[in-house]
Amino acid sequence: MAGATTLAAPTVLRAQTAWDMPVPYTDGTYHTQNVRWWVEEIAKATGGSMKIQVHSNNSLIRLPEILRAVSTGQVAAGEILISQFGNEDPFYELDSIPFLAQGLDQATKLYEASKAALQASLQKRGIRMLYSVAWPSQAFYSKTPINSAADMRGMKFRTVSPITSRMAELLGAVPTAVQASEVPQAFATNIVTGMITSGATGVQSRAWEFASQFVNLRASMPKNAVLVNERAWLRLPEPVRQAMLAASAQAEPRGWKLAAEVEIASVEELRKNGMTIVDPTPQLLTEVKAVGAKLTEEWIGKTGDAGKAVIENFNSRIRA
Ligand code: PCA
Repeated sequence: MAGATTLAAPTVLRAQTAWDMPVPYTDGTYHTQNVRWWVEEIAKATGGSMKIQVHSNNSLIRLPEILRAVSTGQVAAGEILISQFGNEDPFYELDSIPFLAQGLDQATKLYEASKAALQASLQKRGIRMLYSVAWPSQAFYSKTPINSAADMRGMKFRTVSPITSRMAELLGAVPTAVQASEVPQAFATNIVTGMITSGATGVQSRAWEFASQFVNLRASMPKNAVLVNERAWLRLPEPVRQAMLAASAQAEPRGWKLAAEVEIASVEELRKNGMTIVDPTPQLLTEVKAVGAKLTEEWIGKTGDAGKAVIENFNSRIRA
């Protein structure tokens, strides 16, 4: 009968899913570009049935609220700077301890050593981590030369996470939390006169317009993570989940490769625009390393045996 053909029609329609995804950084940032690449791959692999709309530069939800938004399901996906949330769980701040892991190779090993603990902690909040990508090495920027911690005394210093705030404090500076999107404004109004961040974020914020000094400390490589709400994840058709896992397995190494490339290119860009690029003086290096060692000890104190196991795992990897 006539009704039978009508009933058959819906089976040829594809199920559509549309997600919103807040990400903290600008469209020019390779993290955001890599997320957009990932979204495209997923769209292609699912014949357009999985649509993720990226909202960049803190436009939909600001970074400090993104973890909770993904956890509660307010949004199904989001990207975070993991160490922003160090107060929620010390495992989130490990990658931002200065001089614990230096350079790409050690940062990769720290990630491998801490990944299971990170995933387990996020799982407890109903969150699945799909992939994680490092920032280029962290440097100090300032209006005036920083040859030692004495030059930072009382300096209003923009930091990115609780652990870098603690570092600034131990160096005698006055830590001030400022989102990357607001860095130029904070310098222009002298709310800060120094900061810690990578060459990547320095270029995105046109650091040469407000700071003259770039101290190439190579202190750490903090990571971003791409997260999904677990309940939203479980509602997806299995082929879509498979497509997302496959895209994530590519986006992660792709992002780390970009981090290495951007680390070199961004310092060149800062130099070209007139910034003074210097290596840290032996004195500054000694002082920041001492702070890093203290922060590592404090971190082990907070995390106990679980933290100690991660550090031992990391140490055995860098010795290998
Ligand atoms: N850029 C981000 C996090 C670390 C980095 O290099 C920022 O400064 O906010």
